Amino acid sequence: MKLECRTRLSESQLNALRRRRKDFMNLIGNGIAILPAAKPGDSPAGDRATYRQDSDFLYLTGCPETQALAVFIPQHPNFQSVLFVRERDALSELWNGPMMGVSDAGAILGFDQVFALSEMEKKIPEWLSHADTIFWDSSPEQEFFEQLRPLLQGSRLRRNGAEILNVRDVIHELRLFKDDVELEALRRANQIASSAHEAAMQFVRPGVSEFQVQAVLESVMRSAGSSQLGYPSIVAGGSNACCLHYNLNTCRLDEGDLLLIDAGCEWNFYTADITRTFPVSGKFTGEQRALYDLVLESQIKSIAAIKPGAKLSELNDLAGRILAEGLIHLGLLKGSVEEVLEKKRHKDFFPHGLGHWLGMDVHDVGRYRIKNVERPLEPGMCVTIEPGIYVQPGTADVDPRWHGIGIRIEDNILVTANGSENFTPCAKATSDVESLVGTMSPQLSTFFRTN
Ligand SMILES: [Mn+2]
Repeated sequence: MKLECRTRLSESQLNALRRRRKDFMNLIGNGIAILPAAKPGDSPAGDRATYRQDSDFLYLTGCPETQALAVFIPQHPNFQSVLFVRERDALSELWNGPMMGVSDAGAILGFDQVFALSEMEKKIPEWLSHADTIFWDSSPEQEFFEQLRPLLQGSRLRRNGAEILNVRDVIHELRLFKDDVELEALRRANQIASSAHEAAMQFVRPGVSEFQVQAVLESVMRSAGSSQLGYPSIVAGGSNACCLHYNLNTCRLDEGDLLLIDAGCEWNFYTADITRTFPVSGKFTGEQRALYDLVLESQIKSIAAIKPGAKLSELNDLAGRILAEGLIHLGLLKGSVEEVLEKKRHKDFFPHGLGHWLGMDVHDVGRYRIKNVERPLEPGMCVTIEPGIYVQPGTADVDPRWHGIGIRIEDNILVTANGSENFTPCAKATSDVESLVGTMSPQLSTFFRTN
């Protein structure tokens, strides 16, 4: 039996990988960088647990396999990008699937040179002796490095006290700025996740449980072509929405409840991160609508303020001011806007930040501050904008008619040269949301439930 390796990258993916490696090597100069693949899962399912490649490793290598190591040596005369992989092994492939192997990995992934993993200890010391800096991740959980540690400690470079820098810092700065291949993946992930959110709206009705809605949501994600979720789905009915990371998803949805869904799926390793909130019975109550419109206004105005040079803290302040004004107007907060903002009393209702970087990881990498100064937004950065209002049940000094309402609305935004592009096409205006709820065709509804 000879299994065919199924990893095939498109020309544009390969070009993107080559560009990233070139940019990366420009940043490491005369250094050497060493980066390992993620370890096999150590869950009870062992080798059969779902394997998710390390995002930094994937970003530079495109390699899906575990037990692999990338080395970048910009000053090497013959080859600059090197990959160590396991040699093909028929028995392992019988149980665990095909491997690229030493002979094919170079062509598949566009590396200058590929060696068997067993040659690592022979090859690396020589390269180390020519570099002036070592870039790697020395954190203790990088078990795979245990074999490398003595090599690095014993190298001439280390004996001369050369610096070891964190390889991930360099990669994270690159990952903060998305290239065309990444943007395409984020767009696609958003289209799929948006359809899934809309299908959940169409499916929902009083009497179904949160996990039933979750099943529809996630089945649309997978059937539309996404192989995995970006993070565990939050499907929170009624006052469960006031718990920010609720994901029990076990409660029954009742007439009059809002349902908050925060869920996203991946496309080619890039994830969407979308939140929508809608009425289970298809009609917002007066209180729900008032708070929803307020959250939506703050979201739309924050997105409109995104452009190169703007800062996340300014957007946070803008959204906070709009929410504070609205909460005062509706009687949930008392006092002047300046007083409320000064004492941060609006944070009782909006306790989280407005957004975060988005990419391969849902809370994506990249520094928010450089030398303790906040960095401005630049074209190519992707960010979520997700204001919310949560009125905890039993909140003192707030009329009980507001209690238990939790609302968040979240879109995924690319910073462009002139402003921004919203990747999230999912319905969010109250009228659009209301006209979707409960409209799933009887045939499809029957497919999704048996009662
Ligand atoms: Mn988010």
